[in-house]
This record gives sequence, C-alpha cells and structure tokens, in this order.
Amino acid sequence: MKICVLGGDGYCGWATALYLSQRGHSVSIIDNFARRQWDYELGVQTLTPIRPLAERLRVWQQLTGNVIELYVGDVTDYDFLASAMQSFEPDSVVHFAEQRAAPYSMIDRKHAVFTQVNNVVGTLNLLFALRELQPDCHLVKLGTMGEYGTPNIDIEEGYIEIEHRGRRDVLPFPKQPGSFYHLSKVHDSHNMMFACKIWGLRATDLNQGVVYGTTTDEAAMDEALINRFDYDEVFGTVLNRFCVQAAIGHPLTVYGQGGQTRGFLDIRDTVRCVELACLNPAAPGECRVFNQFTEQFSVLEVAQLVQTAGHKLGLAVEIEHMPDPRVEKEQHYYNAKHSKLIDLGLKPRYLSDSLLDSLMNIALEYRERIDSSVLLPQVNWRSGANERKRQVALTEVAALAGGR
Ligand code: NAD
Ligand code: USQ
Repeated sequence: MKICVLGGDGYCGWATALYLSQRGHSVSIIDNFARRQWDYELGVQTLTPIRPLAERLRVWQQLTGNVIELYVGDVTDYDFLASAMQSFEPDSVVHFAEQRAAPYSMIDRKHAVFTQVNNVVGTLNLLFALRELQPDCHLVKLGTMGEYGTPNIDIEEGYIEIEHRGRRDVLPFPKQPGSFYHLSKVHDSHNMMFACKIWGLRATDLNQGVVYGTTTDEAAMDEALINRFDYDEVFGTVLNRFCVQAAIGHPLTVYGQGGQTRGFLDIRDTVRCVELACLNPAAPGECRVFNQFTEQFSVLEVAQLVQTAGHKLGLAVEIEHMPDPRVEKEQHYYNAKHSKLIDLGLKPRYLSDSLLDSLMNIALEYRERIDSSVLLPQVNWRSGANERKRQVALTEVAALAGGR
C-alpha cells in the first residue's frame, strides 16, 4: 500500500514508518519538527540521542534500499498538506501529527490554545484534503483511551448501545477527558464522525493507551535509527519515566494513591496495530473505533513491577507517593474492551521482566544524558500559577525591572 505517516519524526510515527517500509509498503512522512522545538522550549531532551530526520532516512535507505519520501511542513497549513496529498496519492494516511502531552496542554492558556488549534485544525485540514483529493483514502487517526475518562461502567470500543425511556440506539460512548490535550482528541473524533457521515470518507480512530518501550526491530538495525525515549515530566509517559528513575536511584514518582488505571501497550504492538488497521480499511462512510492497548495496570502496579525488576538488577528502587498535580480519580473502576484489533489478528506482547530490564539497561547506557531536574512534576492542573508559568513571569518581571 501507499501509506503516508503524518508525524513520522515522532516517537510512534518513526517506529511505524520504518515498520511499514520494512513490510514492503511505499511510505512517506510528513512532519514539521515541532516536537524537537518543544524540547528546546522546555529545556529537555530525549534520553536517546536521536539523529536529524534526513540522516535517519539516508541510513534507512543505505541499509534496506527502501526510500521513505519526506514532506517537511505543518499540517495546519492547508496548501502544504493538500500539495503533499496530491503528490503522494496515499491509500492510507496514518495521522500521528499532534501535540500529545497532557501536561503541555495544561501549562497555561497559551499552551492549551496552541494544543487545540494544532490538533483540531490539522485533523480538519486532513479531512478536507481527503474529501477534495483522495476521497477513497482510509484515514487511520491516533486518538486516545483518555477520551473516555474513567467512568464507573465498562468502556466499549467507541460506541455503546443505550436504552432510554423504552427506546434503544447505538451512540458514541460518553467522553470525559482529563486535559485540554485529551479534549482535543474528542473534538477530532467528532469532526471525523461528521465528515464520514456527510462525505462518505472512511476512517479508523485508534484510541491508544499509554505506550512504553523504545526499541523495534527496525530501529535496532543501526544506532542512527534510534527512537526517542522521553522521560521528563511533560512528555515522558509513566512506565518509561519509572524505568529512568529506577536506573538513577530516583524515587518512582507515583502521583497520589496510584490507583489511576490505564491501558498500556508496547511500541512494537503500536506499529502492528497500525498496519492491521491499514490492511483492513473501514468501509466508505464508516468511522470505526478500536481501543488500542493490550493490558491495563494501575500506576502503583507499574511502579511495583519496575521496583521488582530494579531489585533483580541490584538497583535500590523506592516508591514515593506525591500529591497528584493532575485532577483525576486516584481510585476507580476500570474495564475497557479491546478485542477488535485482536479479531483482526493482533497477537499482543505483554509487559515482561526482560522488557523492563532492557528499558532500564537503555537508561543505564545513556545515564550521562539524564537530567534529574526534569523528573518532578511542575505543571499543576488546579491552578494557572504553575511553576513554569511563575518562572516565565519572574523572568519577565526581572527583565522589566532591569529595563527601568
Ligand atoms: P510525538 O510528539 O513523539 O510525535 C508527534 C510528531 O508529530 C512529532 O514529530 C511532531 O513534530 C509532529 N507534529 C506535531 N504537530 C504537527 C503539525 N502541526 N504538523 C506537522 N507535524 C506535526 O508523539 P507520539 O508519542 O509519537 O504520539 C503520536 C500520536 O499518538 C499522537 O497523536 C498521540 O496523541 C497519540 N498517542 C500517543 C501515545 C503515547 O503514549 N506516546 C498514547 C496514545 C496516543
Ligand atoms: N503518572 C504518575 N507519575 C508520573 C507520571 C504519570 O503517577 O511520574 C500518572 C498520571 O497522573 C496518569 C498516569 O500516570 O494518571 C498516566 O500518565 P502519562 O503521563 O503516562 O500518560 P497521559 O498523560 O495519560 O498521556 C499519555 C500520552 C498521550 C496519550 C495517553 C494515553 O502522552 O499522548 O494520549 O498517554 S491514555 O492515558 O490512555 O489517555
């Protein structure tokens, strides 16, 4: 298939582009390198030293003979996106190109607005470009399990059959997202459902859980292909963060009681799920939803697994409960369905001791690059006056005072 990966320089997108290319698909990447810019803005960097995208692609071509085409630009720029679609003419578009950190979207008004504009406008542009130029192309869009929140009932895959006052209907599952980022995904989902209904587009919304790991078979082929591994408080996801913390003897930062339960998956399953969705497209007019995760854990369970794995490696690993900077239930019921990708042939990889060992070994290998000052949470959901904002404000006050 011809598959265009939007956000192909990012964590999930890079692994996916290589996997699809290795599987014989003709692949292109669209990215504007915004993610690398956000690292500069926050003063953080990936644990692993990622190379510039042009170099990554050159090495990939040398190793495999496969060419991945590159379109550098912003998906919120409609003319750029439309010309890339026109030039590549994909059978499937896999859309990862969004601002994906909940804490980033909660820094302040500016970051909340940026996140929603970037994500919602990018997806809207894509829907319009598909209608105009490639109406039969299948959109595979990365959503999130966080769109559903943590209701006190089982979570279905996208839709729920409801009986209300004697009548029945199948309706979108209620959404109770927990950040302005997660809300942007809900807005995307609504726009996709509407576009499929009115224009007959075909789309799959992959409501993905928290991804862990960094290595895939393809990225392991050469150090120049290494994938990102974020561990800072804004972009680092919980299991990756805990492995880095364990490796340097930093207490594992469990927010609140740690009963927050989420769906998780290995990045090697992310890439397989995306290919399964591409190979089995939605029908024209259909907007289907797959819950993309393989196991669910509470945050405390994740911490305990990392602690046990750390002890086996001879590391002293402490767990520290700290006040939760987020507004979320710390203890709750959670049971989310996730059978549709398994029905399509996914054989899940479960979190294993060897995977935890390998993550901690990566952290130990790149230990010199770990900045322990970016581990503790600074972005607070409850107040606009979070630490980062105060720092910016103080800098501004100092500059003004200096000016006078
Ligand atoms: P990432 O930040 O590593 O990658 C996103 C990529 O998109 C970056 O390379 C960035 O430069 C690019 N991008 C962002 N805005 C763009 C724009 N306007 N134009 C062009 N390129 C743009 O994120 P990721 O972890 O790879 O996540 C990818 C997708 O998967 C996101 O949509 C995210 O919401 C979703 N997701 C991720 C996780 C996870 O745990 N990482 C879990 C569930 C869902
Ligand atoms: N958490 C801790 N300690 C930490 C970091 C996180 O207890 O040091 C907790 C959080 O409070 C939260 C849970 O761990 O309850 C998950 O947090 P996370 O930062 O790993 O993941 P989240 O913010 O939910 O976002 C990540 C991705 C996002 C994706 C989402 C999938 O960044 O792009 O959409 O996972 S899901 O969680 O299913 O919504």
